[in-house]
Amino acid sequence: MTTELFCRSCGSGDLQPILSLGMMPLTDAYVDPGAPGRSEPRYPLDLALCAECSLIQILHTVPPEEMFEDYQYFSSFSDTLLAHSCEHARRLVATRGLGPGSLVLEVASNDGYLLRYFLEAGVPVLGIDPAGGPADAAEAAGIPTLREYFGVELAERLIREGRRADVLLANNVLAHVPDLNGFVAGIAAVLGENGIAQIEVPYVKDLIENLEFDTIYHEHLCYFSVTALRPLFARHGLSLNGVEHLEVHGGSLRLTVAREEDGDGSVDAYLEAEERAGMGGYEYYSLFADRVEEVKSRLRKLLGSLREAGKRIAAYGAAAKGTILLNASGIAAPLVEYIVDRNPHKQGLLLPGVRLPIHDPSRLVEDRPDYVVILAWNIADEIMAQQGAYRRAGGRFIVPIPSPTVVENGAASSTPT
Ligand code: DWN
Repeated sequence: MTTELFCRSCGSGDLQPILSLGMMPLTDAYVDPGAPGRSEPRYPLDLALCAECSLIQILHTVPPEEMFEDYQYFSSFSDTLLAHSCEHARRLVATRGLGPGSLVLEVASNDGYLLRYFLEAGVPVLGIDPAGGPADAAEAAGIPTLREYFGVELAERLIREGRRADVLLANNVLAHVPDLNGFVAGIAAVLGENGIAQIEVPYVKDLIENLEFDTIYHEHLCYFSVTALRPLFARHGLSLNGVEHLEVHGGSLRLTVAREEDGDGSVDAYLEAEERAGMGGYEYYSLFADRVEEVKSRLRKLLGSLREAGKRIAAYGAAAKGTILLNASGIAAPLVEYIVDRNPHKQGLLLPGVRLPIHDPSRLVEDRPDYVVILAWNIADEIMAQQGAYRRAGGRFIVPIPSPTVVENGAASSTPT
């Protein structure tokens, strides 16, 4: 692990601490109960603001190979995300006139959740993802995948091979790369003559205003605002031409960048809104830590009061955010007994840190705990729709973020204080 003394984007030394979540485990370090003695390491998880370029970032870097070699996140488990991806692909094929002579390149292509839709439209694709499990799944779906980390070197090799992108996609990866400038320089290099890149990143304004502190983890090195993104792209000859807000992953931005400036006015609108909110200054973030403590305390009190009333509590979604929420809030067994998750690669393992067992979701109907905390709150609707049998059997859900809320009959009820 390395401690960052300088901004990951602009290199300034003026990093102002915003929040410390303490020593947290890596969110993908699921524990095999059959491998005794293997403890999951913990690292400091501290968030800071660069006073120079406004980039929000964590101050410690864990080597990517420690996090992504045995990576168990498969994007295709979410129907919501698949629908979002299908619409995105169709829109690009139409608006960019993609066809058999085009090339769509995706960095962090995971299990082919997005490239599959270009392939179906007859557009040649190439995935790039170092995570073996998801890459295996992508190749099985007919998506050629380079199992490498993207950067300037790989970009230059692709150019030598005559492979420039008409569209480059990079969803939920920009925040993950230690060499942020090298990554963006690689995008600038590999784009074709009239190529564009569309990049999705979680939006730091949603994180702060909706108290999504559990989306802060060691995989996510940076937390982006448009104010911080524009100079990052400009530094490498790219123009931020468009910004679109998306609901996925608790609130994200879809960025459109290209070598040529071709703004649609959305960037200026975001810059003005962020200026009005004061997102370039420390004041905007100064109360975040206190508000996070309040959410953690309210969740502990809610679960504690239910437990004292003799209720049993489980959780849904062995998500990265779930590891942070439970470990940072000091919530473990017996307050919460176990977690269920649809991903078979996670079943039978233990969630890092709190070491709660992960079972198949069918356990909820078999075991019928009184309450289920939805750790993957970003897809709470999808999960609750699926778990109708559990709800009809009297089970109730708790959505923890932005404020711990008991959901009854599909509508959130006030939570006991
Ligand atoms: O940046 C990242 C974000 C975008 O996704 C990755 N580094 C890690 C990941 O974060 P996460 O693990 O918090 O993502 P999710 O999508 O909130 O995790 C959902 C979990 O829930 C997965 O383990 C799959 C599972 N799931 C389920 O059990 N039943 C998902 C669905 C849709 C379901 O129906």
